[in-house]
Amino acid sequence: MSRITTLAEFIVERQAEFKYSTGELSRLLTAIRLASKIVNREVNKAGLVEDIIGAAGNENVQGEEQQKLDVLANELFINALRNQGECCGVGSEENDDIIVYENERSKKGKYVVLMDPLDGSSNIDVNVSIGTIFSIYRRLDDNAPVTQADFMQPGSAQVAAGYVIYGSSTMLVYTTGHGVNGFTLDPSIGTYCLSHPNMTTPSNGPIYSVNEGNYFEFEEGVRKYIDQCKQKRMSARYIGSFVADFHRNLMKGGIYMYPATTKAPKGKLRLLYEANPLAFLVEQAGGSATDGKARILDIQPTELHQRTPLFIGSKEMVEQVSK
Ligand code: AHM
Ligand code: MG
Repeated sequence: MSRITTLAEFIVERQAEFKYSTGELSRLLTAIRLASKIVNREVNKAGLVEDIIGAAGNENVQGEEQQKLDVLANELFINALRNQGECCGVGSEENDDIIVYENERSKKGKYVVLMDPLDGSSNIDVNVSIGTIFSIYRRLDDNAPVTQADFMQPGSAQVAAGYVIYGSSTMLVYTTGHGVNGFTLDPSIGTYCLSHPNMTTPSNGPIYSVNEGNYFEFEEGVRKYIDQCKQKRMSARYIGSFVADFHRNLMKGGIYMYPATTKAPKGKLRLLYEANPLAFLVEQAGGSATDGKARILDIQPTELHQRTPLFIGSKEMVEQVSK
């Protein structure tokens, strides 16, 4: 049997690549790794447990109905990061405001985490892949109290980012700015094992992913690009679960688009929780991400729950639609 590298081992092996103190990022990733395993367990039994599947009856800050698993995943990640100690606060798609940890250990933490704890959650009830997206920043001033400004740094300041896909298998994929590596959860031993070392994405690909039901609401340039995709007989693939669409396109080559629409002129996806982390990751894999004009990672956020149009994936395709 060939040697297996577990995520825990890999994190320790690579911690020297991280420009700040040894061990800090490792501990943060450990918290995310553990929480994701619990979320995975709950996602897998969602069909069985009436209490978990279905709407929780609350709306999140964007007025969308929260699913019960969203709420659970949110709590699990927030608690895991609090217990761990390196993180002084969390910004979550599911919470109106930032959460600042009050325990002594976390107060000294040098990092903030932004996350979408369960992306694509409208798909839970219908057994379609969903995901967690996370993004880690160094706080601006270790000696000052954490403020919203710590969470509003441009994506280029991320020190690590990644996602977990709860799919036909569960994978955790992350970057610390030194390439991208993917780990598959072996459910028999409950361990993430290195399965996709040094992931790169093709510079061009056969797939375009967009909610074409909105076609007549897109601006002309985007409509023309979609027309070209069809003329080239490319494959249309759209799950409606960003992490899953992104993951497939990363592996096979392609472009995911959530453009501005007449109804939603800023698009749907959130800059801090969805666009920035996957933009960092795709660039590390050789791809690209823009809002149609500017590089996603260069955008200076102005609001915590800011939305952005998004074009992300294979470099040549993103360049073409962003002209
Ligand atoms: P969510 O964070 O509330 O789950 O919304 C984000 C999701 C993405 O996963 C997905 O790509 C997109 O919304 C689908 O939107 P639409 O149904 O408008 O195509
Ligand atoms: Mg989301």
